[in-house]
Amino acid sequence: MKIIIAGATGLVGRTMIQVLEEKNIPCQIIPLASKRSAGQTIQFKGKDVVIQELCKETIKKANADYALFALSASLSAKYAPYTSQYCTVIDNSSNFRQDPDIPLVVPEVNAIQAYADAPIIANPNCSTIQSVVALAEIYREFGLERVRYSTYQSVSGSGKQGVDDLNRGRLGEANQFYPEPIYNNVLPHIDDFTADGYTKEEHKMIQETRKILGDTRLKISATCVRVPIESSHGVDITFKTKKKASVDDIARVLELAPSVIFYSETAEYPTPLDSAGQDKVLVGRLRSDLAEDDRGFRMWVVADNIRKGAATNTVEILEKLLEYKSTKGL
Ligand code: 2RA
Repeated sequence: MKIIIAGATGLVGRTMIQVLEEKNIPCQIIPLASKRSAGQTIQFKGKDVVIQELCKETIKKANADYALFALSASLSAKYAPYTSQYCTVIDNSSNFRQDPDIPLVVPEVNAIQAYADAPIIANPNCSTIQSVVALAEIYREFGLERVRYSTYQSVSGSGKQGVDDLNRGRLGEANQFYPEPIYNNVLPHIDDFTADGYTKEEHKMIQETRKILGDTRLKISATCVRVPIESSHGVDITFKTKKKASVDDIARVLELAPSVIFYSETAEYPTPLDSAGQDKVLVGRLRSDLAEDDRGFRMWVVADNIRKGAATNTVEILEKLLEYKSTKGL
Protein backbone atom coordinates (compact mmCIF):
# COMPACT_ATOMS: atom_id res chain seq x y z
CA MET A 1 0.00 0.00 0.00
CA LYS A 2 1.35 3.42 -0.97
CA ILE A 3 0.39 6.51 1.03
CA ILE A 4 1.10 10.09 -0.02
CA ILE A 5 1.88 12.41 2.90
CA ALA A 6 1.27 15.91 1.54
CA GLY A 7 2.93 18.50 3.75
CA ALA A 8 5.37 15.92 5.11
CA THR A 9 7.75 18.38 6.77
CA GLY A 10 5.23 20.29 8.91
CA LEU A 11 4.36 19.42 12.52
CA VAL A 12 1.24 17.45 11.51
CA GLY A 13 2.81 15.77 8.47
CA ARG A 14 5.80 14.56 10.48
CA THR A 15 3.52 13.27 13.22
CA MET A 16 1.38 11.40 10.65
CA ILE A 17 4.53 9.58 9.52
CA GLN A 18 5.43 8.81 13.14
CA VAL A 19 1.92 7.49 13.89
CA LEU A 20 1.90 5.29 10.75
CA GLU A 21 5.18 3.84 11.96
CA GLU A 22 4.05 3.38 15.58
CA LYS A 23 0.90 1.59 14.44
CA ASN A 24 2.96 -0.51 12.06
CA ILE A 25 0.60 0.16 9.16
CA PRO A 26 1.96 -1.94 6.29
CA CYS A 27 2.75 0.78 3.79
CA GLN A 28 5.27 2.70 1.83
CA ILE A 29 5.14 6.49 2.16
CA ILE A 30 5.55 9.11 -0.55
CA PRO A 31 6.39 12.34 1.30
CA LEU A 32 5.54 15.51 -0.63
CA ALA A 33 6.39 19.05 0.46
CA SER A 34 7.38 22.45 -0.92
CA LYS A 35 10.12 22.81 -3.52
CA ARG A 36 12.40 24.04 -0.72
CA SER A 37 12.27 20.65 1.07
CA ALA A 38 12.37 18.48 -2.07
CA GLY A 39 15.47 16.28 -2.15
CA GLN A 40 15.81 16.14 1.64
CA THR A 41 15.07 12.82 3.34
CA ILE A 42 12.72 11.73 6.09
CA GLN A 43 13.04 8.53 8.16
CA PHE A 44 10.33 5.88 7.92
CA LYS A 45 10.69 2.41 9.45
CA GLY A 46 14.46 2.84 9.68
CA LYS A 47 14.96 3.95 6.08
CA ASP A 48 15.56 7.32 4.48
CA VAL A 49 12.77 8.32 2.11
CA VAL A 50 13.35 11.20 -0.30
CA ILE A 51 10.89 14.10 -0.13
CA GLN A 52 9.48 15.12 -3.50
CA GLU A 53 7.97 18.41 -4.54
CA LEU A 54 4.19 18.67 -4.10
CA CYS A 55 2.81 19.11 -7.60
CA LYS A 56 0.31 17.41 -9.91
CA GLU A 57 3.04 15.41 -11.61
CA THR A 58 4.40 13.82 -8.41
CA ILE A 59 0.86 13.14 -7.17
CA LYS A 60 -0.05 11.31 -10.38
CA LYS A 61 3.26 9.45 -10.59
CA ALA A 62 2.93 8.27 -6.97
CA ASN A 63 0.20 5.80 -7.98
CA ALA A 64 -0.90 5.86 -4.35
CA ASP A 65 -3.78 4.08 -2.59
CA TYR A 66 -4.38 6.86 -0.05
CA ALA A 67 -3.23 10.43 0.52
CA LEU A 68 -3.02 12.04 3.94
CA PHE A 69 -3.05 15.83 3.59
CA ALA A 70 -1.48 18.19 6.14
CA LEU A 71 -1.62 21.35 4.07
CA SER A 72 -3.06 24.84 4.37
CA ALA A 73 -6.69 25.27 3.29
CA SER A 74 -5.62 26.96 0.05
CA LEU A 75 -3.15 24.22 -0.92
CA SER A 76 -5.74 21.55 -0.03
CA ALA A 77 -8.27 23.33 -2.24
CA LYS A 78 -5.72 23.24 -5.04
CA TYR A 79 -4.53 19.63 -4.71
CA ALA A 80 -7.11 17.48 -2.87
CA PRO A 81 -9.72 17.31 -5.68
CA TYR A 82 -6.97 16.49 -8.20
CA THR A 83 -5.45 13.81 -5.95
CA SER A 84 -8.86 12.29 -5.27
CA GLN A 85 -9.08 11.25 -8.93
CA TYR A 86 -6.35 8.72 -8.14
CA CYS A 87 -6.88 7.75 -4.50
CA THR A 88 -8.89 8.54 -1.35
CA VAL A 89 -7.74 11.74 0.35
CA ILE A 90 -8.01 12.30 4.11
CA ASP A 91 -7.66 16.04 4.50
CA ASN A 92 -6.71 17.99 7.62
CA SER A 93 -7.53 21.46 6.41
CA SER A 94 -10.72 23.41 7.08
CA ASN A 95 -11.45 23.64 3.37
CA PHE A 96 -13.93 20.77 2.85
CA ARG A 97 -15.32 20.27 6.36
CA GLN A 98 -18.64 21.96 5.77
CA ASP A 99 -19.22 20.53 2.30
CA PRO A 100 -22.38 18.41 2.68
CA ASP A 101 -20.96 15.75 0.33
CA ILE A 102 -17.77 15.33 2.34
CA PRO A 103 -17.80 13.23 5.51
CA LEU A 104 -16.28 14.88 8.59
CA VAL A 105 -15.06 12.03 10.73
CA VAL A 106 -13.99 11.27 14.29
CA PRO A 107 -13.66 7.46 14.20
CA GLU A 108 -15.04 6.88 17.73
CA VAL A 109 -18.15 8.88 16.87
CA ASN A 110 -19.14 8.57 13.21
CA ALA A 111 -16.76 6.13 11.49
CA ILE A 112 -19.70 4.87 9.48
CA GLN A 113 -19.63 8.06 7.42
CA ALA A 114 -16.12 7.24 6.25
CA TYR A 115 -17.44 4.13 4.51
CA ALA A 116 -19.53 6.04 1.99
CA ASP A 117 -16.78 5.82 -0.62
CA ALA A 118 -16.26 9.58 -0.65
CA PRO A 119 -13.17 10.65 -2.62
CA ILE A 120 -12.26 13.13 0.14
CA ILE A 121 -12.80 12.65 3.88
CA ALA A 122 -12.27 15.66 6.15
CA ASN A 123 -10.51 15.56 9.50
CA PRO A 124 -12.08 18.02 11.98
CA ASN A 125 -10.43 20.92 13.77
CA CYS A 126 -8.22 19.86 16.70
CA SER A 127 -10.24 21.46 19.50
CA THR A 128 -13.45 20.03 17.99
CA ILE A 129 -12.11 16.47 17.89
CA GLN A 130 -11.27 16.26 21.59
CA SER A 131 -14.53 17.96 22.58
CA VAL A 132 -16.67 15.63 20.49
CA VAL A 133 -14.85 12.52 21.75
CA ALA A 134 -15.79 13.61 25.29
CA LEU A 135 -19.37 14.61 24.43
CA ALA A 136 -20.45 11.86 22.01
CA GLU A 137 -21.44 9.17 24.50
CA ILE A 138 -23.16 11.73 26.75
CA TYR A 139 -25.10 12.89 23.70
CA ARG A 140 -26.11 9.30 22.86
CA GLU A 141 -27.30 8.49 26.38
CA PHE A 142 -28.88 11.73 27.51
CA GLY A 143 -29.12 14.06 24.50
CA LEU A 144 -27.73 17.60 24.62
CA GLU A 145 -29.77 20.75 24.89
CA ARG A 146 -26.82 23.13 24.72
CA VAL A 147 -23.04 23.27 24.84
CA ARG A 148 -20.57 26.08 25.59
CA TYR A 149 -16.87 25.77 24.85
CA SER A 150 -14.03 27.85 26.31
CA THR A 151 -10.71 26.72 24.90
CA TYR A 152 -7.10 27.03 26.03
CA GLN A 153 -5.19 26.24 22.83
CA SER A 154 -1.44 25.72 22.57
CA VAL A 155 0.73 27.52 20.02
CA SER A 156 1.50 24.33 18.06
CA GLY A 157 -2.08 24.62 16.78
CA SER A 158 -0.69 27.44 14.62
CA GLY A 159 2.14 25.19 13.40
CA LYS A 160 5.81 26.06 13.55
CA GLN A 161 5.06 29.79 13.22
CA GLY A 162 3.21 29.74 16.53
CA VAL A 163 5.96 27.82 18.32
CA ASP A 164 8.55 30.22 16.89
CA ASP A 165 6.60 33.25 18.17
CA LEU A 166 6.43 31.79 21.70
CA ASN A 167 10.19 31.19 21.58
CA ARG A 168 10.79 34.74 20.34
CA GLY A 169 8.91 36.03 23.37
CA ARG A 170 10.99 33.82 25.70
CA LEU A 171 14.12 35.41 24.22
CA GLY A 172 12.74 38.92 24.67
CA GLU A 173 12.15 39.39 20.93
CA ALA A 174 9.02 40.89 19.38
CA ASN A 175 6.15 38.76 18.04
CA GLN A 176 6.10 38.25 14.28
CA PHE A 177 3.19 35.86 13.79
CA TYR A 178 0.48 36.56 16.38
CA PRO A 179 -1.11 40.03 16.44
CA GLU A 180 -0.10 40.44 20.12
CA PRO A 181 2.75 38.88 22.15
CA ILE A 182 1.90 35.30 23.15
CA TYR A 183 4.68 34.88 25.73
CA ASN A 184 3.37 35.69 29.24
CA ASN A 185 0.00 36.46 27.66
CA VAL A 186 -3.26 34.87 26.43
CA LEU A 187 -5.04 35.90 23.23
CA PRO A 188 -8.83 35.54 22.91
CA HIS A 189 -8.39 35.38 19.17
CA ILE A 190 -7.80 32.31 16.97
CA ASP A 191 -8.18 32.66 13.20
CA ASP A 192 -9.97 35.63 11.61
CA PHE A 193 -12.85 37.55 13.17
CA THR A 194 -16.29 37.23 11.59
CA ALA A 195 -19.01 39.90 11.28
CA ASP A 196 -20.89 38.58 14.35
CA GLY A 197 -17.93 39.22 16.68
CA TYR A 198 -16.93 35.55 16.84
CA THR A 199 -13.85 34.06 15.15
CA LYS A 200 -13.61 31.44 12.42
CA GLU A 201 -12.10 29.00 14.97
CA GLU A 202 -15.18 29.45 17.17
CA HIS A 203 -17.48 28.89 14.21
CA LYS A 204 -15.48 25.77 13.28
CA MET A 205 -16.10 24.32 16.74
CA ILE A 206 -19.81 25.10 16.51
CA GLN A 207 -20.48 23.89 12.96
CA GLU A 208 -18.21 20.87 13.13
CA THR A 209 -19.69 19.62 16.41
CA ARG A 210 -23.16 19.80 14.86
CA LYS A 211 -22.06 17.98 11.71
CA ILE A 212 -20.21 15.18 13.54
CA LEU A 213 -23.03 14.58 16.04
CA GLY A 214 -25.56 14.86 13.19
CA ASP A 215 -27.59 17.49 15.02
CA THR A 216 -27.85 20.69 12.99
CA ARG A 217 -30.01 22.37 15.61
CA LEU A 218 -27.80 21.79 18.66
CA LYS A 219 -27.33 25.12 20.49
CA ILE A 220 -23.58 25.78 20.85
CA SER A 221 -21.38 28.73 21.58
CA ALA A 222 -17.59 29.02 21.87
CA THR A 223 -14.74 31.27 22.95
CA CYS A 224 -11.35 30.15 21.65
CA VAL A 225 -8.21 31.36 23.38
CA ARG A 226 -4.53 30.90 22.56
CA VAL A 227 -2.32 30.23 25.60
CA PRO A 228 1.49 30.28 25.88
CA ILE A 229 2.15 26.55 26.02
CA GLU A 230 3.69 24.47 23.28
CA SER A 231 1.43 21.45 23.05
CA SER A 232 -2.06 20.15 23.86
CA HIS A 233 -5.33 22.02 23.99
CA GLY A 234 -7.64 22.30 27.01
CA VAL A 235 -11.38 22.88 26.71
CA ASP A 236 -13.79 23.79 29.52
CA ILE A 237 -17.12 22.39 28.30
CA THR A 238 -20.38 23.36 29.95
CA PHE A 239 -23.39 21.43 28.74
CA LYS A 240 -27.01 20.78 29.51
CA THR A 241 -28.49 17.35 28.82
CA LYS A 242 -32.00 16.77 27.48
CA LYS A 243 -32.79 13.83 29.76
CA LYS A 244 -32.37 14.00 33.50
CA ALA A 245 -28.90 12.88 34.61
CA SER A 246 -26.73 13.11 37.72
CA VAL A 247 -22.99 13.75 37.94
CA ASP A 248 -22.61 10.02 38.66
CA ASP A 249 -24.56 9.14 35.50
CA ILE A 250 -22.29 11.33 33.38
CA ALA A 251 -19.21 9.92 35.15
CA ARG A 252 -20.33 6.36 34.35
CA VAL A 253 -20.66 7.23 30.65
CA LEU A 254 -17.24 8.89 30.58
CA GLU A 255 -15.64 5.89 32.33
CA LEU A 256 -16.86 3.70 29.47
CA ALA A 257 -16.28 6.10 26.57
CA PRO A 258 -13.77 4.78 24.05
CA SER A 259 -10.62 6.92 23.86
CA VAL A 260 -11.43 8.80 27.07
CA ILE A 261 -9.38 8.55 30.24
CA PHE A 262 -11.66 9.82 32.97
CA TYR A 263 -10.17 11.34 36.13
CA SER A 264 -12.80 10.69 38.76
CA GLU A 265 -10.90 12.25 41.68
CA THR A 266 -11.46 16.02 41.69
CA ALA A 267 -7.94 16.91 42.78
CA GLU A 268 -6.35 14.64 40.18
CA TYR A 269 -7.22 16.70 37.12
CA PRO A 270 -5.44 16.15 33.79
CA THR A 271 -3.16 18.86 32.40
CA PRO A 272 -1.79 19.55 28.91
CA LEU A 273 1.55 18.06 29.99
CA ASP A 274 -0.25 14.80 30.90
CA SER A 275 -1.80 14.54 27.45
CA ALA A 276 1.20 15.61 25.34
CA GLY A 277 2.48 12.72 23.25
CA GLN A 278 -0.50 10.44 23.72
CA ASP A 279 -3.68 9.70 21.77
CA LYS A 280 -6.31 9.57 24.50
CA VAL A 281 -8.64 12.39 25.45
CA LEU A 282 -8.29 13.16 29.16
CA VAL A 283 -11.38 14.34 31.03
CA GLY A 284 -11.61 15.60 34.61
CA ARG A 285 -13.23 18.21 36.89
CA LEU A 286 -16.69 16.86 36.11
CA ARG A 287 -19.26 18.68 38.24
CA SER A 288 -22.70 20.29 38.24
CA ASP A 289 -23.02 23.66 36.58
CA LEU A 290 -24.12 25.84 39.47
CA ALA A 291 -25.67 28.34 37.05
CA GLU A 292 -28.28 25.73 36.03
CA ASP A 293 -31.17 24.39 38.12
CA ASP A 294 -30.73 20.88 36.77
CA ARG A 295 -29.20 18.87 33.92
CA GLY A 296 -26.25 21.30 33.74
CA PHE A 297 -22.63 20.07 33.92
CA ARG A 298 -19.11 21.17 33.22
CA MET A 299 -15.94 19.26 32.53
CA TRP A 300 -12.31 19.87 31.61
CA VAL A 301 -11.02 18.09 28.50
CA VAL A 302 -7.38 17.95 27.32
CA ALA A 303 -5.72 16.24 24.38
CA ASP A 304 -2.60 16.46 22.26
CA ASN A 305 -3.69 18.71 19.41
CA ILE A 306 -1.09 17.44 16.95
CA ARG A 307 -1.78 13.74 17.68
CA LYS A 308 -5.47 13.09 18.48
CA GLY A 309 -6.35 16.57 17.21
CA ALA A 310 -4.80 15.98 13.80
CA ALA A 311 -2.32 13.25 12.82
CA THR A 312 -3.65 10.34 14.90
CA ASN A 313 -7.27 11.04 14.03
CA THR A 314 -6.32 11.03 10.33
CA VAL A 315 -4.47 7.71 10.63
CA GLU A 316 -7.38 6.25 12.64
CA ILE A 317 -9.75 7.20 9.80
CA LEU A 318 -7.41 5.35 7.45
CA GLU A 319 -7.37 2.30 9.78
CA LYS A 320 -11.18 2.26 9.86
CA LEU A 321 -11.31 2.38 6.05
CA LEU A 322 -8.81 -0.48 5.79
CA GLU A 323 -10.76 -2.57 8.34
CA TYR A 324 -14.03 -1.90 6.52
CA LYS A 325 -12.59 -2.78 3.12
CA SER A 326 -11.07 -5.98 4.42
CA THR A 327 -14.33 -7.12 6.08
CA LYS A 328 -16.18 -6.39 2.82
CA GLY A 329 -13.46 -8.18 0.82
CA LEU A 330 -12.80 -4.98 -1.17
C1 2RA B 1 -5.43 26.07 16.11
N1 2RA B 1 -7.35 24.70 15.63
O1 2RA B 1 -5.20 25.59 17.24
C2 2RA B 1 -6.22 25.32 15.11
C3 2RA B 1 -5.29 24.42 14.37
N2 2RA B 1 -5.84 23.66 13.42
O2 2RA B 1 -5.04 27.14 15.72
